[in-house]
Amino acid sequence: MDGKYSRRQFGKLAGLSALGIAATPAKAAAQPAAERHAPASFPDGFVWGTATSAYQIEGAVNEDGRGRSIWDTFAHTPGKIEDRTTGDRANEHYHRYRQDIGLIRDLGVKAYRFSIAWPRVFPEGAGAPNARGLDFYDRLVDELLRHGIAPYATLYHWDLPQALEDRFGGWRSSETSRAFADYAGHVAARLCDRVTSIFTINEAGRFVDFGYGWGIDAPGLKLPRAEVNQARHHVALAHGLAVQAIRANGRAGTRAGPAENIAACVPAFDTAENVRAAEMATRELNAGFLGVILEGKYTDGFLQYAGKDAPKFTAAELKIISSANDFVGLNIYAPQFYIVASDKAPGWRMLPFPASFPHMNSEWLKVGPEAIYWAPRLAAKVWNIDTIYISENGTSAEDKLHADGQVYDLDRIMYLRNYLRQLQRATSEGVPVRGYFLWSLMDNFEWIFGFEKRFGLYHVDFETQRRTPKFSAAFYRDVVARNAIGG
Ligand code: BGP
Repeated sequence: MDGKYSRRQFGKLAGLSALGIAATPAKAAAQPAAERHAPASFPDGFVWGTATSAYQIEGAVNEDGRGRSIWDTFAHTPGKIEDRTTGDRANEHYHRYRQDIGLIRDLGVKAYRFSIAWPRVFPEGAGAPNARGLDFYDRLVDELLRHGIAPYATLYHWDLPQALEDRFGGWRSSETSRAFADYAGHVAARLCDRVTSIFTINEAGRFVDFGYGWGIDAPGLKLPRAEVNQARHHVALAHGLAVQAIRANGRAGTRAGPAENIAACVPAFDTAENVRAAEMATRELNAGFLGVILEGKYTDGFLQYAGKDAPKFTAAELKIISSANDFVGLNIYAPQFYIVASDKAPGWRMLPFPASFPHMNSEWLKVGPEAIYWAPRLAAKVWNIDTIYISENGTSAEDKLHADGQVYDLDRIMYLRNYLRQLQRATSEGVPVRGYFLWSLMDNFEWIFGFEKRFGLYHVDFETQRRTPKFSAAFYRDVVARNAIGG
């Protein structure tokens, strides 16, 4: 710089040139290995993917015989969605799916997790199927396979047919569990010649409490605890019945498992005692869904805590609920509890979060990359799981589209870089995580936040439906191409 530039100017120039390099990540990838930091590799065959769900992207809510879901009703109820939008149109993915599959292909990922809208397949939830509903997923699956992308289908991502809510009280009744099994069997018979991996239920841990307990999500009910616990039991029963229906109707070798937002426990600092305490906490705090599915029983701690509000169940139901899974999907965004050992029963204690704990653009999304290390490690240990997928991870961000056509989502890249490093730490230590699905492929209808919160690798202009790759799309493409994080 031989005295030509002041320190401040130099700083600015250095910043600009860094931007220039970063703006062409393909070049960065082509740099000689020695110039990069040692990359931390994921295991061979690690599955990289992205995720979406039906109501959040499809739109076309009145087309081809689709019935109404509880989310149609809820989103159309004034005051429920922050920006007063609905999923009526969303990303128009129902019509633009070919283009959207092109976006997946451009990321270089080989797997895509989407959900099937139950009310497209059974408009009334049960009874006569609507052939045109499954036709859409038929086309979607064929198009994915044409591009070498493996379909991972979710059967239930919250869009319960409204008819089942009206007839039976939705998940308040085991009639809904049985209807779900019929739907699962029907889908398996039709798609499992090509779809080999099925997630049954997405996040019972959220939609049961938020939908039936606190009135935040559809169907917006505030039921007493006993009824909420019973509803969760019916969801667990639905999961088990669906696993059986998939085995009975799908091809041999079709794999099934849940996609659950595990209550992610992290030892506040990792001494052997705290790690042991976090293990116990993981088991107890997930006893109502993952626990009963994987153990075939509710823990004593759970039943004691629930007391007179505990769910009613039979031994035969527990047997169905614990039908063997082929994998467990974990949705992990944030640490939920920091745990320390305690010499009082039950041997562990959760610590309060300080108000200054950092979060991403969504307030609930606390930044704690170590959660994606500890949650699978502890789950694998507690329930002896041999195949885990991170079925969702990602973050919202401001995602402003600049005049130059770019979205500089550096906060998302920061988040992903740190979480993926921790995930790599887990796989390198032998934690059996086999794949990762980034939430989300593109901005979409984020439930009660409407279109205000953006989680996509692609920015979506919801007026024009234009999709634009964000900076993080290049970041993720590079990770996927190298099967490694670092550099
Ligand atoms: C998960 C859901 C996703 C997605 C994500 C973001 O709980 O499975 O469907 O929406 O969270 O959450 P939110 O839209 O509530 O911020």
